[in-house]
Amino acid sequence: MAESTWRFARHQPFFHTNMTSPNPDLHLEMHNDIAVVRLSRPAKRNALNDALVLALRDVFATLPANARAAVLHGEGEHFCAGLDLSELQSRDAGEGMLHSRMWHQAFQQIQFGTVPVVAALHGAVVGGGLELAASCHIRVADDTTFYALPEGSRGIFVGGGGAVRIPKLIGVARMTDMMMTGRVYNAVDGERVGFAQYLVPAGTALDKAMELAKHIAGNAPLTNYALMHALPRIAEQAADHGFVTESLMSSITQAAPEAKARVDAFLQGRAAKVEKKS
Ligand code: 1HE
Repeated sequence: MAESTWRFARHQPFFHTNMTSPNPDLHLEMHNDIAVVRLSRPAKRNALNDALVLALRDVFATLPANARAAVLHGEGEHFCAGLDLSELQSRDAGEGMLHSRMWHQAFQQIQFGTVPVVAALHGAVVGGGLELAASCHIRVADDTTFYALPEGSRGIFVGGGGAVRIPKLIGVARMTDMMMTGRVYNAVDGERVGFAQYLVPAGTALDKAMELAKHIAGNAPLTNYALMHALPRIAEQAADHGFVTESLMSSITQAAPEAKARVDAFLQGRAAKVEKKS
């Protein structure tokens, strides 16, 4: 389909396919139309320093134009240990506000960027690492994953969008408990409460995330766009407004030639049926 007829303009890539990024702690590789972004600071458990937060913002703002889905994962034993505590300094209120807003900008770029992002989780998904995972559209966790918000015991508060996104996954009460009591969720309970949509054996989260990303990349781009940009906003609207926004989005997607082609393919027996799950 003529993707360019609807897709908004993208910046030139900040760095190019399969090349090392200007930040050695972050890598982008294109696997056909899947952008694979890797946190690569294993010695520090992929802790997020300011430079790495900005690199995340930039890489998702400038994904190559052929990217149709992305996967985010972490190198080493853990997905991400959150804020780099060695950079935690006392800031005045204004500086602190701007610092937190910088994280927001970066993670907004993931949530409301150009393509759906699947996070492949393992090991520690804690603090700002959990905030990062929560900004992705789908989370796949392996058996080694654990979730925590140590901010509560470090005398600070979440600042990377966690107060907005995490209650949407697990509810305000569970997040309050995690921060007040230091509760850690293991992989099984984490999936049960809603941190991850998929739970897979140890060492296979990246494979599963790639499988899902390939499926997502095959969707009509306008459907993916609606899911990323309209659905979360509809969910925030009053029902009366949400119904109207839904109808607008529904009319736009069904009017695209790709929708008609896909429906025709089904009617002519050329597209997969929905298979019953045993
Ligand atoms: C770090 C960090 C970090 C590890 N900042 N350096 N996040 C936290 O409070 C989590 C703190 N980290 C941990 O609890 C553990 O490191 C882990 C459970 C993640 C991993 O344990 P482990 O045994 O595999 O590693 P380690 O031996 O604890 O750490 C290895 C090295 O990484 C060590 O440095 P080294 O120079 O002594 O080898 C650690 O100091 C370093 N490291 N995590 C800096 N986070 C927008 S606001 C967000 C607010 C937050 O995210 S607060 C929560 C911060």
